[in-house]
Amino acid sequence: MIKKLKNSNPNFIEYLNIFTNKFESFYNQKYFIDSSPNILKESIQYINSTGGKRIRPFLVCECAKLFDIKFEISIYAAIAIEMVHTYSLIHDDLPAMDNDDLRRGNETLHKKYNEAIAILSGDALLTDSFIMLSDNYKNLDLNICLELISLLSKSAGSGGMVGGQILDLFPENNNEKSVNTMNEMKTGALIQCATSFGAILGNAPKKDHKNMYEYGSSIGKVFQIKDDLLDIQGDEKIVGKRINKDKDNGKFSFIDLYGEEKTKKLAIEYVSQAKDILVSYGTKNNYLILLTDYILDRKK
Ligand code: GRG
Repeated sequence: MIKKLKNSNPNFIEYLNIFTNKFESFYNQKYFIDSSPNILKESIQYINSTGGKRIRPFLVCECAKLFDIKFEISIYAAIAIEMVHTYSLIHDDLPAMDNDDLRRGNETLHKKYNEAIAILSGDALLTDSFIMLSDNYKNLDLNICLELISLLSKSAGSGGMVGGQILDLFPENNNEKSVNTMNEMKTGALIQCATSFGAILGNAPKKDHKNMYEYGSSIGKVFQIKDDLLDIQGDEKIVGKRINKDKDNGKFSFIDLYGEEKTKKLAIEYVSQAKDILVSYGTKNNYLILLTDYILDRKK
């Protein structure tokens, strides 16, 4: 059922596909709660089997590698962040929010099951993400464990993704500042959390925390711009979800603000900013550089 990625630099795509397979096999082994009811296990297995690009876990593991942290250590933080991302997609698709039937080319969770199962599956993923962090890092280093939990809560909560979703559904204004703030909170916060997890896991100096935060901020903007562009130019079969949603839902995006050409130029500038931040990490940054290009080139 998992659809593999094909476009972009073939070597990078192969590397990303290898990572994705390894990530998914760890995810399926490490995330199970024995006492959870069967229907909940099934619904979570269903949503996980629909794939996803796994960009956030990739960022956690690759950014951690900059600080010599191995996959076997960073994987739990990668799983936790993907759990929060998955919950957000499930809830975003609900009738009360974007009301979508299709996600990743498959039925959305509330269509496959029902709304109650979708709401509760999202709740379980969000809540269990914190167990994932506390169970797996408390014996490694209590401070690191606390920093991970604290940043994930902050990034997912009312000052981060949830707040951004509120501003998307109920905009306070339709101007450059408000669109930027909404995107930074809704999309950027979790991406910044993923890159910052690298520096936290590596117990890195302050300047690296700043670098990882700023790298996340630049690619978060590229990610959102590409999402806006795919919404008007993408092929629904490849994107795997309904397109032209922003216009149909009366949402104001980067493209309304700047027009298509200027928006693309802006994305290229953010790609270049992101790569500049990575320069000081030498050849360890290779795959992050390629990921940065991929975020803009992607077709889904
Ligand atoms: C419901 C609290 C709550 C938040 C929802 C995820 C989200 C916030 C909104 C989805 C709307 C949207 C298209 C946001 C743009 C960025 C985004 C999160 C895109 C989907 O992420 P991908 O492309 O998804 O990484 P895959 O399927 O690859 O995992």
